Amino acid sequence: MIFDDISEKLQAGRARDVKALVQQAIDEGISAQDILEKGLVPGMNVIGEKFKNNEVFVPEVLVAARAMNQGAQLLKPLLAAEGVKASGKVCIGTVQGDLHDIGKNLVKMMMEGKGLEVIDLGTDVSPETFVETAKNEGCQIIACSALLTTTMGVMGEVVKKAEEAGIRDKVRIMVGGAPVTEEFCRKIGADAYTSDAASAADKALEFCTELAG
Ligand code: B1M
Repeated sequence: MIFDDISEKLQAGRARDVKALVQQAIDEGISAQDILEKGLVPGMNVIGEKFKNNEVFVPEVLVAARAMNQGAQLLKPLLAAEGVKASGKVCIGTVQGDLHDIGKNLVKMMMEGKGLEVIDLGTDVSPETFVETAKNEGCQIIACSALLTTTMGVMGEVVKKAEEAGIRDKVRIMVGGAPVTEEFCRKIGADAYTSDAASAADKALEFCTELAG
């Protein structure tokens, strides 16, 4: 099964093989979303479990992450083409102190696939940068990703800074990433938690439509 092959090559960090298999799957007419959700993401999840159990270490994780990103790059134009034109601007980033960007990049890709304009602030993004960008660029959405329990608290700071800057009623603040929960989202006063990239994109589109109406 091609999804298992993609997952295995990703785990082995074989970027070139992952790219070739992803291209093969595209040529076979498999949807970009299926390739992502049934091949690439499960492969990265296996690496995550092994990393947790000390069965693999940072170098292996990095080569797997590179393979993941290269495979995902091939899907980007397809995800975008599947989307409809929508009006809405999002600024997205991984919060301050946090360098994990694979999930954030997927969320970005899915949002672009919905026709939203996405400003990618990268990783290690301060609350001030999120808020200033949203204010200066007129973003309807601030999307924050965090993968560490030690950095997710920064999302609460983003909410506070948005209030201080007087833009809280104009933006919707979305949060996500492995340690983030619905309860945490409510606690910090953010507007939406979604558990995966596709739901994040759906929610962002919903917010933009609501704010435009
Ligand atoms: Co890091 N790391 N890491 N790491 N790493 C985790 C997160 C960890 C859970 C591993 C573990 O111990 N089990 C652990 C965190 C523990 C914790 O805080 N509870 C951890 C740690 C400890 C660390 C370091 C501290 C390790 C060290 O140096 N000792 C260090 C921190 C560096 C830093 O950030 N300051 C570190 C470093 C790294 C690498 C650089 C080696 C690499 C990152 C490479 C990169 O991103 N370019 C890395 C990786 C790859 C991982 C794991 C293995 C995989 C993360 C990943 O990309 N998953 C991870 C273990 C795991 O998650 N199981 C781990 C795949 C990705 C698709 O999933 O990002 O969750 P994810 O995104 C999902 C959803 O969460 C959601 O959508 C995506 C799927 O559709 N989502 C959103 C994400 N953002 C969203 C935003 C939204 C909505 C949904 O709305 C805005």
